[in-house]
Amino acid sequence: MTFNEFMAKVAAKNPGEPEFLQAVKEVVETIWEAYESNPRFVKNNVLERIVEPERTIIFRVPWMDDKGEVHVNRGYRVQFNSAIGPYKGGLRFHPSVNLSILKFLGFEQIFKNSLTTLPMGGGKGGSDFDAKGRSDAEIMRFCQSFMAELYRHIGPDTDVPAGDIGVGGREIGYLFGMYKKLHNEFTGVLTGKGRTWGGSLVRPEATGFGVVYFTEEMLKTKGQNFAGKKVALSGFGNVAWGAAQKVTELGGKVVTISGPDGYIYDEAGLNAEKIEYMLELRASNNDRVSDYADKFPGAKFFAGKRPWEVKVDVAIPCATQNELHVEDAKALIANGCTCVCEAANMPCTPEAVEVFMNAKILFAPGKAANAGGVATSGLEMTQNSMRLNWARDEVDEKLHSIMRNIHEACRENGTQADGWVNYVKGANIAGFLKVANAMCDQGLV
Ligand code: NDP
Ligand code: 2IT
Repeated sequence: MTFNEFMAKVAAKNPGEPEFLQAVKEVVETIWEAYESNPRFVKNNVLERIVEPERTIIFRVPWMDDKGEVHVNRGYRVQFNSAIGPYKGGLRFHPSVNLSILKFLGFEQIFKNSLTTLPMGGGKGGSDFDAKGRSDAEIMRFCQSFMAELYRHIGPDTDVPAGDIGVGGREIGYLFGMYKKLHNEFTGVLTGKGRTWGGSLVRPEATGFGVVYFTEEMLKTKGQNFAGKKVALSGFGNVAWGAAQKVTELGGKVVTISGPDGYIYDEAGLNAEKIEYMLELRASNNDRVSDYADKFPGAKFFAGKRPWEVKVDVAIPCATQNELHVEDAKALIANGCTCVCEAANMPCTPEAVEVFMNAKILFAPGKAANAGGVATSGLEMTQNSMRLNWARDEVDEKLHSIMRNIHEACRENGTQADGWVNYVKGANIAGFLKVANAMCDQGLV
């Protein structure tokens, strides 16, 4: 079979799933050669098996609002691959959620989790629930109803969900409480838990910190570091918050954040007070990053625009998939940006990625760069199994070393003849080989 024939087959089997097909294509085109040249993989038809989730659960989530009205959302859990460990991956609550998006995220998660070197398979779930304008009690009732079905499909050795867009510490708390009540068991079934009830230190910051550790490694290959660098972030959620902290700590200047309504340009750069305010903004559930400009008058709000038009050295998209388009990529390059590191999952469109690749700048895919979040989830699982808690420095040091190792794996598998590192190819090959071999070892299951 040729690559095009393979993709046509996957497309025919998964109609109406553009994000999933986008993610599959990006992985398969970079591993095709490594796959085809391995008779064991071909004999076991690993590729066709790996693009099919082991199990997909879709369920009704009924809940009552504060006025007594009944609403129905759709819940999902895609248990994609358990070759190297229990299914592991976040839950996303956002009105845009559908099967295509969760399958793309679950597919990416397989390779990302493999890159962390920890024993975690790939999965993802969520719901099309819109938290905007909802009270705390409504969010609790929704989470409880969601878990009233999900609890029978997950467990600390089966499937361990965590947060993603729209699911943070508060939601994990309500989900955990309901799981515990239904199972009558206090176990590490979710990660991102509160500090006093099984959570790991550094998990809230881990994705953003990990992204910045990874970017630092990339900059080092050019003899550079963050000191004095201007950095554009998008989003204003959990990942953007963690990244803003670490960039600032390392001497870089974060000059943008964004929301669906537009972006903020803050020439003076974010500082501790402004980064703290991001938490307030996120918790307000009102979707208006423009509030930042009212609070900090030096900052400007650009309605309906994306931050990639600003002249920066480093760009770190932290919001959502396909948020950085081809014209944004061209603008970044024209403005002298030499490093783009994906913190969100698949934030750059394939056409934007092509622009970065052709320009041979430093470009890292999300599955490598944002793996620090799930890696620290893995460290939370280890601590739960051992029934003890590591100190902050211990977790942070382990996270840092995992990110350095992922960077090294990308270089090993992605360095081209002219010395330029294709991090996309490197990450995909390194992540794929381990899972593919494990699938062959375990027979046809
Ligand atoms: P949050 O819900 O905390 O934040 C997401 C942010 O992006 C929100 O501020 C959201 O605003 C904003 N946003 C959504 N759509 C757009 C848009 N079109 N333009 C600009 N901003 C937008 O989620 P996280 O920070 O946890 O997740 C962000 C990304 O990082 C996602 O791609 C996620 O999959 C990925 N990720 C998360 C990890 C984690 O540990 N949390 C780990 C690895 C990756 P609003 O909600 O108002 O739409
Ligand atoms: O995309 C991701 O890696 C996450 N949302 C984190 C998943 C996890 O299990 O911590």
